Formats: sequence, structure tokens, C-alpha cells
Amino acid sequence: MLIDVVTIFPEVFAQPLQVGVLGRARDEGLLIIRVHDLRDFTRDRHSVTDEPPYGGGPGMVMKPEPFFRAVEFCRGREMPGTRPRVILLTPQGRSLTHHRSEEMALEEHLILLCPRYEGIDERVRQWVATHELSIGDYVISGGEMAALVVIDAVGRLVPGVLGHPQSAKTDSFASPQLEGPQYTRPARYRGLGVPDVLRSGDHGAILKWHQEQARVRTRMRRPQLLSSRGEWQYDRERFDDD
Ligand code: JBB
Repeated sequence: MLIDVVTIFPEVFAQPLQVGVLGRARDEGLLIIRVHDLRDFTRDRHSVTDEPPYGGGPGMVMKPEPFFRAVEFCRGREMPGTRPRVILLTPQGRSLTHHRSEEMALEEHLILLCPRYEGIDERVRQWVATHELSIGDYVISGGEMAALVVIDAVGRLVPGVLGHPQSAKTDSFASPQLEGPQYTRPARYRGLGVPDVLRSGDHGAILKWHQEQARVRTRMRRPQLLSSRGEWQYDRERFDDD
């Protein structure tokens, strides 16, 4: 998969994409991530990317031309019929979910646009972006951190990136259930023990215990994960104290 990122802060992307699963996927060529400095697509002496809004108002708005030119550059000489998904990171977008990450992981080419300031000229939203995406309902200072989240969530689902396809399947949200508690050695630390069943060697009992713990934890913490699938119903009387 090819992922192009367009940003005024390319340096933000250096370290986070070098480590762990994504770092290895890049070394192996499964993921090609190109980060472009929006300023390279300006044509004025001072590489201006933002200006005050027409009609007045607070703050600055990102100019359209550098985004139009950057996306044209990213498209390059693409195969006929291939259309990259051009994603604008914005609080106005649909929320990122595991399901949408899976859809994006099937794409050949993603282009991620990172706005700053108070927003971006509407013509970029309308004529350049094919999709708008939010990572949640909170305020952050620009699209860069959101783009990193998207790259992580999507990149690990690209075929071949995870060594064990099994782990992608059992991760929380792939199956709509949280994982239960986990323990490792030592068996006793500062007087704190480990549930006996886990050290019993009875694999049937261990599996049953893990399943039950996952069920309880999901019902307590994220009951909506269960009700959406219709498998469990949130027992309000038992878990809400109001
Ligand atoms: C940013 C989080 C964009 O598209 C918008 C918008 C509103 C306020 C600020 C920004 C650019 S900075 S991108 C993702 C924050 O409505």
C-alpha cells in the first residue's frame, strides 16, 4: 500500500513510523509512506500556506492551491482506473472505526491531508478530498496526529503486515469484545498473586475463564459493544449506580 501524507509539519511523521510493526512493514516494502511538505507546493517567495478568511472572522484558513498541486503530484502517473482515496482529517468527518480501517486497508493508494489553523478552504473539501475522517470528538491542533492514528490503524491491517493474522482477528474491536486480564511471571509479587486456574494446566478451564472474564469486562466497561451485535444486553440495574 502507498500512503502519501501532505502536511506543513513533515518532521512529526519521522519517528512514529519507524518503530514496531509499521517500521518493519516499511522496511519490508509492504507499506510505502511518503510525507510531503505542503510548502513545497507553494509558488510565492515566502511559501505561504494560510491566509485570513474571506468575510472576516478569527484565525487563518489554509489556501487551496498548495493542496490541489500536492494531490496532483501524489497521484503521479497512476494506472488508468485506479483512484486513490484522498482523505481530509477533520472534526467534520465520519469517525474512524475498525470497520472503516478494514475498508481502507483494501485500497492501493491513500492520500492524507492534514489541515492546521482554523480549517481549510472549502474547495479542497469539495474538489480534492474524496473522504473526510475524524478520529474522535475532542480538539487537537492539526490533522497530523490524526493521520498517524489512521496510518497505524490501517497499516497493520494491510495483508502481510502482522506476522500472525490470528492476532488481528482476536484484537479488541475486531471481535466486538474487550480482552480480559492477563498475567505473567512472577506468580507472586509483593504479595499479589495470579488466579489459580491460569497455572492449573487445564486448557479447557483456562479458555472458559478467559471468555468469561472478557464477557464481564465488556459488559461493565463497554456494554454498547455487545448490544450492537445483539448478543448481550446491558444490565443497567446491576452496573449503573444512579
Ligand atoms: C485540525 C483536527 C479544521 O475541518 C474543520 C476544521 C476545524 C477546525 C480546525 C481545523 C484544522 S486543524 S484537523 C483535525 C484539528 O472543520
